[in-house]
Amino acid sequence: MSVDVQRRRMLCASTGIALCAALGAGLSARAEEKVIRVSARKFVFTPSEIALKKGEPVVFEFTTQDVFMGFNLPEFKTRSDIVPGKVMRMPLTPDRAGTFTFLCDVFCGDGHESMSGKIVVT
Ligand SMILES: [Cu+2]
Repeated sequence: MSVDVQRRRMLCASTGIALCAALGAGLSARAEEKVIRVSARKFVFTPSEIALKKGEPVVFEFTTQDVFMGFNLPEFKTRSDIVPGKVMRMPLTPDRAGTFTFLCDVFCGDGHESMSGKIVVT
């Protein structure tokens, strides 16, 4: 290996470290946030089954290109609107294990009643 290549590698490594240090605190908060992306369309949530860990905080991000909908998780007394063209965020830290049904709670057309899914907390 030539000295030049070695020097370049050293430079890359030190630049990377400097960048990490500079952006430090702000980035690490974000990096720890576990995001669950859920898209909604008539009359399906994708994914329709979501696995979570008890006590582990997550943030749901809901999107739709369709019509106004809702995400309701009654057993955890939480819900979010799902608005076309927007990213709607909803934090959740499941405090117990089990299988829980979520459903659309905004009438979005024939088939709305069957629009649901499962959260499995272990
Ligand atoms: Cu609906």
